Amino acid sequence: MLKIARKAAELIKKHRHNTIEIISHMDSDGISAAALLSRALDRLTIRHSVRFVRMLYRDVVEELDPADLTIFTDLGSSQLENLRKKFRGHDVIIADHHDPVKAEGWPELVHLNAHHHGLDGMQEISGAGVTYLIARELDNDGRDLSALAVVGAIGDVQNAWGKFLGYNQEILKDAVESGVIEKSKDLMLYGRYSRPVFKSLEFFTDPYIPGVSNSQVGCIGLLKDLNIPLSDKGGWRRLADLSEKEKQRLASELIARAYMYVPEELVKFVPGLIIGEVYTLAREKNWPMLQDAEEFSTCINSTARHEQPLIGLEVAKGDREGYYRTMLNLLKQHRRSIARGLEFLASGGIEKGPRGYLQYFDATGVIKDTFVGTITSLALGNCNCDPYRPLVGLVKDGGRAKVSARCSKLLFLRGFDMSRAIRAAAESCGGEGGGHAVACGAEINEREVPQFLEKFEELLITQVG
Ligand SMILES: [Mn+2]
Repeated sequence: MLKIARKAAELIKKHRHNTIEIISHMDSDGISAAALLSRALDRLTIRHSVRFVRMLYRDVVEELDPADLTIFTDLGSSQLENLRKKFRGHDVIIADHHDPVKAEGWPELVHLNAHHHGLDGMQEISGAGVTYLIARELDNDGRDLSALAVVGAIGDVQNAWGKFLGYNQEILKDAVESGVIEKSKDLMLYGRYSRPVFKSLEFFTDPYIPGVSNSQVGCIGLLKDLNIPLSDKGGWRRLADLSEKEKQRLASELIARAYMYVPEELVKFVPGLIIGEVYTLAREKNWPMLQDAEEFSTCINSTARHEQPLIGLEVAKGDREGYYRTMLNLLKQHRRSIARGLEFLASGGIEKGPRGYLQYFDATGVIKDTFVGTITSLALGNCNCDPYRPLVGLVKDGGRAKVSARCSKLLFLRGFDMSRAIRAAAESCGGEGGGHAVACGAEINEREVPQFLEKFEELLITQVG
C-alpha cells in the first residue's frame, strides 16, 4: 500500500508545474481528505484546485474535464467504469476506501484502495486515511496532517466500537506522536469543550436513557443528585471541567440507568457506548467547537449538508477568520433546519413499515434532500421513535427519492448491519445504496418507495431473527 502511495506522491511531484485538480466526496471524510492533501501541496507550493461532488454519477463525470493530473479522494473506486470513458489516457490518482468494482483501470492511473491491500475500508481506514498515506509521502514532516485523517474516520463512523480498529490505529499513533491529537478515555458526550455538561447529557440518546435523554430538567436533577455543581466561577461547567471523580460518578449512574431500560440481550454493550476513547485536537485550544474530533467532524459536515463544502475545506485547512465565521452561520442555519425537521416529526410524521417493524417518515417538502440523514440520526433518539428499531427517512425530489437509514449502535454491536440490507433493497428496485452498518442511504426512483420499504424491512427482520 505504501509503495502505491509513494508512486502517487511521485506522480504529483512530476506535475508540480502543471494543472492539478482534487475532486473529493462532499461529506466530512471527503472534505478532510481534500483539506489534508491540499495542505500538503501548499507546503510544497504546488498550485491546485479543489472541487466536491456528491457522487460520480455518469452525468456528473460528463461535466468533469481532465486536468494534467486529476486526484480523486474518498471516491472513484466504485465508479471506475464511468471514469474510464473520460479519463483514459490521462494521469489520474484515486485514493479511496469504498468497495472497488472489478473494472479495468488504464496505464496512467494510480489506484490506491484500502480493499486492494486486505483492509476493511468500512471500518479500518477512511478516505482521509488513504489520502493521508499519500500526503505523508509527499512531505517528510507531514505527520501532523494525520489529525484530519482522524476527523475523516470519525465522520465515517469508524469509531463505532468506542475506539479505532486496524490501520486507523496506525494513523492515530502518528497523530499522537506528532502532538496534534490527545487520546483519552472519557464519557462519550457531545460537546465536551463547547457545551454545559447538562446540555451534553440532554443530547445523549444512544443508548436512550429515560429521564436523561431529551430531558433538561432530568439532567439538571441528576447532576444535583450526584453532587456535581452545574457552574463555577468560569460559568457553566463543561464535561472537560469535571474532575475524574465526578466523571466516574456520572458514568456509573448513566450505565446503571441505561441497564434498566435497554433490552436484556443488549445490556452488555452499554458501557462501551458511554465510556470510550475520545480525541482532542491539541492545536484548537482557542476554538472549543473544534477541539473534540467528533464535533470538528460535525462542523465540517454541516458545510457539506448545506452544499458549501469549500467553506468546510478552508476551516479544515486552518482558517479561523472569514470562513470560520461563515461556518458558524451555516451551523445556525443547520440548527434551524434541524428544528423544522424535528417539529414535523414530533407532530406525527413517523409511520410503521408494512410488517410493523421498521419505522419511517417522508419529509418531502419539509427539508432538503441533503439533510435527510442528519434528521434521521436525530429523530432516532427523539420524536416518539423506538430507539431500538431502525428508522428510515426519505425525501422525494424530481422523480428520485433520497433515503437514509439509522439505527442504534447497540444493534450494530450485536451484529446488525443495515448497509448490506439497504444495498440489496435498493438494487432490487433499480436504485443504488450503501454506507455504514448504523448509518447508510440509498437513491431510488420515487415510484419504487413502497417496494423498497417492504424489501428493506424484510431483510432487516431476517437479520434480527
Ligand atoms: Mn469516506
